[in-house]
Amino acid sequence: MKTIKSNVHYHVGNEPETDMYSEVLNGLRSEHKTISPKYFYDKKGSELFEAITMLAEYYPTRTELFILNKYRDEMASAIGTDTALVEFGSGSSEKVRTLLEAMPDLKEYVPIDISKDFLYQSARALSIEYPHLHVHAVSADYTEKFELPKLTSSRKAVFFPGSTIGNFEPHERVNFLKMTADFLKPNGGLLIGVDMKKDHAVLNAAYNDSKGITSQFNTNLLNRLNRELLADFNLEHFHHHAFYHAEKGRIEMHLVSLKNQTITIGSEHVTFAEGETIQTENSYKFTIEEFQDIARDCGFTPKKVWVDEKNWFSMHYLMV
Ligand code: AVJ
Repeated sequence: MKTIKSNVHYHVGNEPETDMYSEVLNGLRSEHKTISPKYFYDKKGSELFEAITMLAEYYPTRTELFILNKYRDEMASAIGTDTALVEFGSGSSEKVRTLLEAMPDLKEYVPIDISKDFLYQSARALSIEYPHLHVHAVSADYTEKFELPKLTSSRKAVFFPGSTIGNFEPHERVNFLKMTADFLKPNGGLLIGVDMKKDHAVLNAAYNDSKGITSQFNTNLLNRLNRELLADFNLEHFHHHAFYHAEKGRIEMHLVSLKNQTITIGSEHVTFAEGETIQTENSYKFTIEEFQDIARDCGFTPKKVWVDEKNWFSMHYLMV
């Protein structure tokens, strides 16, 4: 009986440094109340985000997949051979399968995600589907320094889809891209999804869908705080508010307090004035040139860019 040799390996790249309770309280205690968008993704939040990706108004996911499918051969040849493909925030590893179909000679895929159980489950499934691929699942927060397992490929390419780069604040974005450029030296590449500036009505509709799923996604954050931080938010007293801030070039998502109220969180209290908001997410949008200039300033050389026919979304390939 042939023994099956495992082609999936599991590693811990780093341990999340911050604690949710102190991070959330500090954010709610700042002059302009904020909560990090990473806390959207509890089980319900992840399910709601999956539903968002299928909404008619929410164009980014389907547009990025269209571009990936249409240009995957060009992307694969740009990435090249003898390269380990590293994915930041790999999740279900659904999107990367489009690329893998165009990269039959790829030897190593390194999915990195902070949700260890889901990462390991997705990595195992992919390793069964692609028995000739070495899958190194790395549980880590990729925005912090992390350890990689020993790889045999001579270079690395990072796959960073979804326009998650748009969630970073400008200084965070620069730090992240500079860290990624160092990570990719020498001679590595970055294939990154970037949502583009466009008609404000299209942007506003994508974050204020007619079914109210994005509103549920935003307010679900308060459910998570109630459950995990022993808070007593009443969701009836907070309202989803999302709008495109043209001057800053970003969609802002807020939860607006509909009255003067005091919330208990664990052993602490936070007061809200009527109309005061918690800023829960920024999604920055870029022109091709804006993003290429940012990338150059962080040590990258733009090589290729692929867009859809409406110029709504872009995939950039950059090298160090
Ligand atoms: C997954 C962060 C790219 O910013 O468009 C979707 C999250 N927020 N609808 C985005 C999101 C509201 C999405 N990212």
